[in-house]
Amino acid sequence: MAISNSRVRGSLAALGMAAVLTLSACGGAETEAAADEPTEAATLTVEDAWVVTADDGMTAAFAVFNNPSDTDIVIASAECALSPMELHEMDMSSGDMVMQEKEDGFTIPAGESHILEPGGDHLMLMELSEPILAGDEVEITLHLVDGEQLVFTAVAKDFAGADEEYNHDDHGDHGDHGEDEHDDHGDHGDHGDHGEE
Ligand SMILES: [Cu+2]
Repeated sequence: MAISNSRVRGSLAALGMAAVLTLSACGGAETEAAADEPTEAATLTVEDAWVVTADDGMTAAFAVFNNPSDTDIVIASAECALSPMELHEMDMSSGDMVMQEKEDGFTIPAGESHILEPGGDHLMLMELSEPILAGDEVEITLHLVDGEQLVFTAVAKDFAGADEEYNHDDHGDHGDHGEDEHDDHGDHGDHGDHGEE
C-alpha cells in the first residue's frame, strides 16, 4: 500500500508541474470578460410554471427559477391580473407547517436554481377575482429588486394536496379549531381531509 501511494503522489506531482507550465505558457493571453450586464431579467429563466386551480379565495403558483448569471438575483414581488400576490415560504418553527410572507423576497444564487413547490416556497394568489380552471394560462410578472421585470405563464392544474398544505391548523385538535381561512363552500367533493402525516 505504502509503495503504491507514493507512486500515486509522484505522478500527481508530475501532473502539477505540467499544469503550472501550461498556465504560465498562456498567461499572457487574458480573455476579456464580458462587461457589465445590467439586465438581470435577461438571465433569469422560468420553467415548469404552474398554478393550482381554484374557484375563489387563495391559490398558489409554483415554478423553477434558474439563474445562470454570476450574480445573485432577488425577486422582490409578483403580480397578476387575477389576484393580489405575495411571496410565501413555509415555516415549521412553531411545530406546525404554516406559510408566511417572505419579506426579503426569493434569492436565486448565482449559477443556481430556486424551486417553488408544494410544501415549500410559492407565489400566493391572495384573493382571486375569477376562477382558475384546469388548462388556464395565468400570466405572472416578477419584479426583481433592481427594477427589472420578467413575465411568465403558469398553466393551471388540479392539485388535491393544496388545501391541506395551507390549512394545517386543524391537525392537533387543540379544541380551538383553525378553519377560519378555509373557504367552506364544499363543492370540491369533500376530499380535503385526508391528513398528510
Ligand atoms: Cu401561501
